[in-house]
Amino acid sequence: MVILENKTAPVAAAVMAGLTRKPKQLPSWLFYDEQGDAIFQSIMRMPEYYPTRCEYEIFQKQKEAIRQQFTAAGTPFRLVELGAGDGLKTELLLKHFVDQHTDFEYWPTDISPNVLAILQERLEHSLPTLTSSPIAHRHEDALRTVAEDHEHRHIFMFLGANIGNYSLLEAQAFVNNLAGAMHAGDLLFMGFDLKKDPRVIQAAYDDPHGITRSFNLNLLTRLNRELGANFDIDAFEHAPYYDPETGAAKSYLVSLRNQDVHIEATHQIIHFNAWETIHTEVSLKYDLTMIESLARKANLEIVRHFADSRDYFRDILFRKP
Ligand code: AVI
Repeated sequence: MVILENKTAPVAAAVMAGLTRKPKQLPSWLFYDEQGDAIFQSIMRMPEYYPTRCEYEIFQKQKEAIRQQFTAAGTPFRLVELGAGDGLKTELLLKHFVDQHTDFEYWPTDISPNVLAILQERLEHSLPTLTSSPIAHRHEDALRTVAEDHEHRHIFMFLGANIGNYSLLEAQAFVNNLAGAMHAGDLLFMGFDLKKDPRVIQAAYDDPHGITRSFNLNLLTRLNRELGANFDIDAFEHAPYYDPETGAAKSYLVSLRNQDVHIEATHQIIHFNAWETIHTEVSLKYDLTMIESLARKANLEIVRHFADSRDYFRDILFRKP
């Protein structure tokens, strides 16, 4: 008998809803258990996964230009990073800001308390003078807290290719929500992975080392462990594909045979036909028209683009008028 703790209730709810849909679908936040966090770290280190290095290059070469934009208003600010993760790249910016005696506080938020604890511990050693207050929250809750604070100037950061894990519709709702929490003059600094040679994108999500494959399959291992499911991991395969027209890199788990899976915690038996899919992730790649439209509909002004040397990736600064 599997006892549902609070922690497993959202997992069970997502699985119950997602595996009874047609076509089957599971939300990509399910990737990020302790094991998934660790595999994602390995993904970011592999040469095929370019977004991390592109953003790193932007921060390295343009950190002073970024700081100047952040401090242009001449008042202290609270830097709220949504989905901070391990914050390794952000640390480069934070260090520069601290070195330049910038008057700011850092508020990293993430749904994974595990990665936030690691981040906090590291920052206490590497940047002991930085005031940092981590919040383990879903984005919506973190935004609500900030929206109620009229005292501080806020700069939101949503880095990496994180916005890509929303569909275009969801991304618009997310940016609208963010813009709703911003006060006049607040800034938003957001990363966008751009459309590019489809072969480069395909390789990033279908790497020859099998790391992204194990990231995707780990989701089933998690369900076996947390929900008492009996997925046969060898009976599913990682199937990623990139559509250059929409910019959507989609990942699936494909059932290699006819099979039934029992999920003890949700009292479900889920049938899979051979070659039936579970859609597990979208990683949307943007072009400039898509980005401008996002900003316009959320009533945000584009202040400046920061691109890497190959123009694979951009961090874009938006302002609430
Ligand atoms: C976290 N996110 C931005 C990554 C991405 O590129 O969509 C997750 C990932 N999935 C497979 N590789 C990396």
